[in-house]
Parts: sequence; C-alpha cells; structure tokens
Amino acid sequence: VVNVKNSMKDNGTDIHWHGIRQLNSCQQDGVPGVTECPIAPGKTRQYRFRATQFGTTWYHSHWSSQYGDGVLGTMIIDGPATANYDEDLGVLPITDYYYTPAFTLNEVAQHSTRGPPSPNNILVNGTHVSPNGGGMYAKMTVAKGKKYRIRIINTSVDSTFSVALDGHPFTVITADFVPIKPYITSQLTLAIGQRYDVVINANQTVENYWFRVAVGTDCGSNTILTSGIQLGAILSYNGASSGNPTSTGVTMRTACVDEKTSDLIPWVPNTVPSSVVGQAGKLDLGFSQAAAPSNLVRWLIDGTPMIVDWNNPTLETTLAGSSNFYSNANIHEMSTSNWYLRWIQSTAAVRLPHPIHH
Ligand SMILES: [Cu+2]
Repeated sequence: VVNVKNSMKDNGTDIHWHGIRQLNSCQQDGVPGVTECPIAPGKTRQYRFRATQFGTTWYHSHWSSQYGDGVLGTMIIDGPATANYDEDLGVLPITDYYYTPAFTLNEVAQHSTRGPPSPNNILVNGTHVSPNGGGMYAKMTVAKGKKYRIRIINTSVDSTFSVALDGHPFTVITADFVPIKPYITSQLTLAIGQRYDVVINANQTVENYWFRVAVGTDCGSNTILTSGIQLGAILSYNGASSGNPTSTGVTMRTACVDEKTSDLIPWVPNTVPSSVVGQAGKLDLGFSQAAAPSNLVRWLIDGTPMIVDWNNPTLETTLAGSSNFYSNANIHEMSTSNWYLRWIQSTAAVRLPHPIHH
C-alpha cells in the first residue's frame, strides 16, 4: 500500500511502478489517460497491489516528462538470490542530468531538427562532480574479503549506459525482475529502465577503484564527455587513502546493445508456447516530423502517435463496456484471453536503438 500526495502547485502527477506485474490490479499501474486520471494538486491517492515478483526496480511519475525533473525513486522487494553474498550495498541508480527543466527540454525536443537535446551531466546515486568544479562522486565502501550485492538501475530520460568496476568483474544474478543463472562479465550495458543486480568480490588490494560509467554514444550524447573528467563513482576499501582512484579498467562500450541472450538464462525456465511464436504479430515503430516551422516530432506505433487524454482513461472507457476511445488512444485489441507475442520493429529511415519503456 502506497499513499501518494501531490504537493505540487500546478502539476498533476501519478506514480508508475516500473516492471511490477499488475495482474488483476491494472487500475494501480499509474499511467494517466490509460489507467487513471492524474492526481490533482493537493490531492492524495492510494495505490494497492501485490508484489508477486522480487528484486530491484524503480517508480516514477508517468505524467508528461515530469520524471525527468526527479519525480522517481528506487524499490527493493526482498527474495532469494541465485548467488551468495555477505552484504547488500543497495541500489545504484544512474541517470542523465539536464541543467534545464524537463518540461522546457521536452518542448525543444518535440520541435528539434537535430535530435533530442544533450544532457549536461550524469548522476550516480544522486551525485556526481561538475565540470565547472564542485560536486562529489558517490562512494561505496567495502571490507576486503567480503562479497557485495549492488543493484544497478538506469533511470535516464534519454541515455543508455555501460558500467564497469576496475579490478572487480560482475557476477550478474538478476536481469530486471528475473533471477538468472549467474554469469560473469567485466561490463554491463543498461537501456532506460533496465536493472541488473550483481555480486562483486572485494578480493583486491586495499585501495580506491573507479566504478566507470560510459554514455552509449551510438544512440545519445552528453556534454560532459568533452570535460575529460572520469564519469562514475568510487569503490573504496576500508583503510584506503582518501582521494580519487588511480585504477585502470576495461575499454568501455559506446554501443547501445542488450546483453547477449545466451548469458541471460532464467533460473526458473518459462517457455512461450510454440503455437504462439508461430503467430507472432508485428508492431511498427517509427517517427514523423512535420514541415517547418512547426517541425513537430511524433513517435509512431503502426503509423499512429499516442496522444493521451488525461480526462478519459482508456481503462474507464473499457470498464463502461464502450469502445468509444479518444482519438489517438492507439488501442491494439487482444480479442480473446490468450498468449500474445508482438515484435516491435523499427522500419523508419533512421533506425535508432530505442528502448520501449513501459
Ligand atoms: Cu518505467
């Protein structure tokens, strides 16, 4: 049970529980114009749902571009792990960081002919150094000889990140909410919304080590990249000197790719019936841009943009037994209760790696 109070003066809001399966509770999913009306300024709403999965996730406003201004947080649901560790260091959210408010930039992005605006910096666990001086790196402190769990989350607006920890390979134990057979890697790439829980072994010399963060420049940018400062955070052993690490590490990926599917083996297998795979449908992902002077950019699913009407949640229309949805509700009907498999495919002229964040 979560009570959310909207204390903002002029904005609606609501909270989406990223990755939580809302089986028989879809009215708790927190998506304005789809599952609910926004929470008005000064109002409170209660969300109630069953946590049937466990692991690491985050919650965020689903109201326009509001989460880009920081209306988000992390969540841990306790459960068993597929590898042993001594201590849980908790969440390590990583985000891009813009010095201009999200609503201003959203407007710019929707009329830009040169792609979305570039973030100015990153934040690791809410902090980072500034290229203009000041700020500080996030620090994780460990004791030599112990194993630690770290829960890495990409809460970005528009960035894919790769991460690595100098001298300490990751044993990956979950992908999003799926416990997996542990595999070892020196580097992980996270698209927006993705989470990986890893175990590290603090078996190196008592020192400070860089936790490196790299921007996926194949699908984005960040103006801090020209500053020459090290992006990331610091892993510090008890007894190490103060000051920044001098460690060296792997060459960081710039590609916006997923982990190899051959590495992501669920601990508990879950098989999609082959009869369904044979009938897979396709959703076409693209975007359009209107002529100058508006240059309005729209993302399209099967050629149609989704433009939500906050006053008429599609769930309410469905409950009323009506199919009179607002225009641009972008409804794709599943007529019978069954398994459905949809491939989301980009056939636009510019085929950006684009995470579908839902
Ligand atoms: Cu989300």
